[in-house]
Amino acid sequence: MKTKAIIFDLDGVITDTARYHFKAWKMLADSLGFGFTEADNERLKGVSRMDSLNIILEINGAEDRFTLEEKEALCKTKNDNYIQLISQITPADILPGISDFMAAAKAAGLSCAVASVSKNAPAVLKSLGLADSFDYVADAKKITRSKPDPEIFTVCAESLGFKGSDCIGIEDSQAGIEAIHAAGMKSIGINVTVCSLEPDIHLKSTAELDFASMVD
Ligand code: B16
Ligand code: MG
Repeated sequence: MKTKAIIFDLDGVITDTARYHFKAWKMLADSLGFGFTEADNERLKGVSRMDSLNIILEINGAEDRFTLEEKEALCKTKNDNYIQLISQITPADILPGISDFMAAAKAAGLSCAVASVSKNAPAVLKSLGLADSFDYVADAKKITRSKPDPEIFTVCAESLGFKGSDCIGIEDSQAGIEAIHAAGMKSIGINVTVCSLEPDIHLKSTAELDFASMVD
């Protein structure tokens, strides 16, 4: 097989935590009297916590309203909201098609990795029962640049001992698809609604993942 590894995004690909990130930011935005819609939220997917807050402040013309300390407190409030929301996650929350796709990849001798910039990724993987299911999980604390920078995908490929062109990345965000392409990988997009850059394979949901026809 030409492909040596599959690199999965977490939020919105392996499980539907993307909606919890939205809810947690929406709770914070509401408490501050800020506007924040699901369309705005597309810009936050794959983007770090502080960068996400900065986008919400920019949307509301409030870039200069808070000190760094205050912004760190706002990020903590959002994360507390998020941790509360994800506390009920179980293996039943793995999205349809993901387990079969991973099993087929492993059976074909491919490696699997997780490229999530979320610092909560290890806890989410544990709740899903997937803590030991991947050959490599990127450490978000060591990633210095959010998607669309290719850093996290390149780190995953190199840690597995492969080149970007050996890998396929799966993402649900525009920033993630850009990051995958910048890392030299083929992309599978899951319901990527805002995208200036088309994924190589575009799917409406993870239920459409099919290893035999999509991985060469
Ligand atoms: P945290 P991914 C990203 O995860 C999310 O898409 C994004 O919405 C979130 O802000 C970011 O993780 C940071 O998450 O606040 O938990 O550290 O899509 O790369 O799996
Ligand atoms: Mg995502």
